[in-house]
Amino acid sequence: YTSEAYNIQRDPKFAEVTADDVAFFKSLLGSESAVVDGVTADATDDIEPFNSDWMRKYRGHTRLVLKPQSTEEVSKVLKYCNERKLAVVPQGGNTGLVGGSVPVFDEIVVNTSRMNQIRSFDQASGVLVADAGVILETADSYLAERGHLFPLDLGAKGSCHIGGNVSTNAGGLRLLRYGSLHGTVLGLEAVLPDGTIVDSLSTLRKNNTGYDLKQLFIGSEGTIGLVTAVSILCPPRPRAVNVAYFGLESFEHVQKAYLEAKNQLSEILSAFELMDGRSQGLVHTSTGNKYPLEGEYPFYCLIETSGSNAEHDMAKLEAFLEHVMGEGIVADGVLAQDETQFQALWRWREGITESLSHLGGTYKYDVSIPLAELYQLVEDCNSRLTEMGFVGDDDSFPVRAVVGYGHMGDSNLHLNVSVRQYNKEVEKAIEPWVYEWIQKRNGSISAEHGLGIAKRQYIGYSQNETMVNLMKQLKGLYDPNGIMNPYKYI
Ligand code: FAD
Ligand code: 2HG
Ligand code: ZN
Repeated sequence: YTSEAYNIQRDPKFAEVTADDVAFFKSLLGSESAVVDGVTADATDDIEPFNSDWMRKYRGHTRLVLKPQSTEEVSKVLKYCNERKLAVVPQGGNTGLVGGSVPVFDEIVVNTSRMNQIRSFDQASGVLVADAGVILETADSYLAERGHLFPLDLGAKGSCHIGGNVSTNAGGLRLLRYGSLHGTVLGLEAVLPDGTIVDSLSTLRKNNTGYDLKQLFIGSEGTIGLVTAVSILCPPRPRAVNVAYFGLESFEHVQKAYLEAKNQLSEILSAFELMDGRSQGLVHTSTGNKYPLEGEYPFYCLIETSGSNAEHDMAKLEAFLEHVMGEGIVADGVLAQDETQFQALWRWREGITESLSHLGGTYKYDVSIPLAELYQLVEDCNSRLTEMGFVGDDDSFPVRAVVGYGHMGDSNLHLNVSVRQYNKEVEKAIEPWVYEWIQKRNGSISAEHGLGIAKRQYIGYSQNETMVNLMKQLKGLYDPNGIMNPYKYI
């Protein structure tokens, strides 16, 4: 997908990067590795990975990537860009799934990978302060050594940056336990396009002194400024963690199991994830791993408990298992017996996105729907595409599979339509039908991945005109020249 696919024209108000600009940035940032230059005679091939997203679905044409190392450097970079009217795309680990982290035309990529220092950690309060470019898994390992846990976990943890997580308001696998970043992030440091450093790096739990402006940066996808550091509340690392994986006969059974898990496991429940049979078939095919259960089922769930007392947790989990199996709510199940099995079971859930990525293209819909109808969207989408002649058993049909999985505990479904290759007819059959379906149920067209470029035209399905106008006013206030991540959702 390039600008042509979206029918977007380059905005002539933005300047083009010149050799003089490159010279300025090279002298400002000093180090050779801080500037990837595709403009001057020194141009290298290394620029392509910054132009293309994790899925290799969205592709831009940047000719300059900057990797500042400090907040002061970011400030000078943005001030210069703002004065020269050079458009900018903030980029962290580039694992976003809506094309927000790559340029559309020749916007300059400002990548946070060299801003990767932990600034402080307070053992008593559990507050971590770290640069935006710290990789999520690195932050979590640092905390693990100190008996704490990063309150967010997701399949891209080995590459995504905490600044990117905050900028997308990532949800992840344990939101039902640790809550949203809107609650756990205590403070932020960010740079506005005019170079102003917004120092709101509070480490306080409570601070009711006017508007909570940091919240605007959480989930705004790089459209009002660049987040340079994060202060976040990290809970003690649970000492006892268990994982169970179930097969179930219907979505009604899944809902019953969820209610029982909430009631019986209550404070130790840390994840309740849903996977349909087709999604597990794809993981099986791509990894070659043996299924965790003997039989095959239309639905699977992964339940995790996290607590401080292994004996107490196991007693609760065993009572729960006995109940759901005795009542026929769950058809079959397995409990991880050691760390290897624990990781292996999680892979059946976390590995779905990667398995899909090996198959061709994927149309992704990341939606919030009231729980009772969560899976109906997958059924309806599958029926629609089948009736329209797009789904079938052999290679002549463009759609390979319509799969559903997600964060059951957060009412967040991931509907993924896997295609042999991207196909306009299939896309037209799904969009805007899928958004209308969600709007009718007062759902959200983006539960956690954001809008980026993929959903730039569809914000109106989840936000009314007043809200969109307020967003535009805020955008105008923070970024009057519109240089921050242009052409995306705002
Ligand atoms: P990028 O992809 O680099 O950027 C994402 C957006 O944030 C872009 O708009 C970019 O401009 C902006 N941005 C990045 N850094 C900054 C900054 N410092 N300041 C301002 N703006 C910035 N998401 C979930 O919510 N839950 C999941 O469970 C989940 N699982 C995933 C699993 C896989 C395998 C993959 C590939 C992705 C998954 N995601 C998930 C998508 C998710 O949005 C990202 O993984 C992550 O939050 C993005 O971080 P990043 O550093 O890669 O950001
Ligand atoms: C997940 O929950 C991620 O695994 C990715 O949010 C979902 O690939 C997707 O659609
Ligand atoms: Zn998700």
